[in-house]
Amino acid sequence: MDLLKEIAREVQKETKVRLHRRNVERVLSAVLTERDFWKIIDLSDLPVPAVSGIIKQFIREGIIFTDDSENVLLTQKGYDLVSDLGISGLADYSCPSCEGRGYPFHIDKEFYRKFVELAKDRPDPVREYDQGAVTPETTVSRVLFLESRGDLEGKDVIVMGAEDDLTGLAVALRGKAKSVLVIDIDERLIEYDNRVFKELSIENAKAMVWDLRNPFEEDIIGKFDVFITDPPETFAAFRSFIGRGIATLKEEGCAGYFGLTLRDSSIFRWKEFQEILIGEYGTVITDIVQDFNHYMNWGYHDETRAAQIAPVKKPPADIWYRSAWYRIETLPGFKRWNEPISDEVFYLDEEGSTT
Ligand code: SPD
Repeated sequence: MDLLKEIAREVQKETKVRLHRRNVERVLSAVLTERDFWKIIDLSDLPVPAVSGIIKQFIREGIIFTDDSENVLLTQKGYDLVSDLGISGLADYSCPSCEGRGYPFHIDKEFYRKFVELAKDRPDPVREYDQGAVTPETTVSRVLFLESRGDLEGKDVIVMGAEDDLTGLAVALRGKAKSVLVIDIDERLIEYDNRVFKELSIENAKAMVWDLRNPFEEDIIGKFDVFITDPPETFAAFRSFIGRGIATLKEEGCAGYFGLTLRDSSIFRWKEFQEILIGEYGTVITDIVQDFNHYMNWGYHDETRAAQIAPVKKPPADIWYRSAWYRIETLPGFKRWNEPISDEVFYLDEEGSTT
């Protein structure tokens, strides 16, 4: 019997997260590399319910155990298994200077310093909107990425529904875009941005409240060169944030940026998202930078399904939730999607658990 294949099958049945044998192998590699459960999820590149299910199954098989400090460790039987199967730990040769993104956040120290200063009083993340902000280093790197790709200077930029990251604020602060429009459902963030724009006399940027479940008015459609967003990983949110983002773009050759994570969605779900982007919306994926976006831990963790299903009670102590940074480009004949979306399954489904 192939134990790893059997575990993949069992856990898929129990969690409804699609899995294959190598996903299980990857969890063993992650356990050989890290002992903190949340770090193991990060390295496993799988949704929380899947890693949780796999580890619990290995505990039942006597291959993994948790010690008094709630570290996740291999038993002797576990070490024998990885040795027999030739499974090893994971190397990390990513660049420490740019945190592996390829764009050093400190290249313009004044911009970085100023953004950190402006972000320090930002509102706390709330569970109601699945908030969890990226680090200031991530936000600054996003702006440098756009700038390096010719998607900032002289461009009309819309930032949609992820302003807890303050990306719109950072784009405006950079002072290179022609205009910046920030929209978000959370009034606190909109007020925060508008106050900063006023204090700094930034006149080409504004922020307004909008619920992305609702279709955009005509005055937003086809008016922007670039959109930036960071959706929850349900299909409804993907369409509301990204389908609508594409609808704001002026013509072919315009760009969209967004984060997609494997902590709240599987690689199978990514394939379905990519099929929608290419087959239905008529865009092309030009870039995927894995683990570009680093999220600071959010205060409502204890209330989430992720915390409840974890094999340990210990909350995350360090950054563990990361997402890939996608860049897409519109091609001739691209489709502007702008339908209404109902409340159902907007933030959470079987693969998501951190809301
Ligand atoms: N609920 C945890 C924080 C999630 C932040 N959103 C990440 C979206 C990635 N596309």
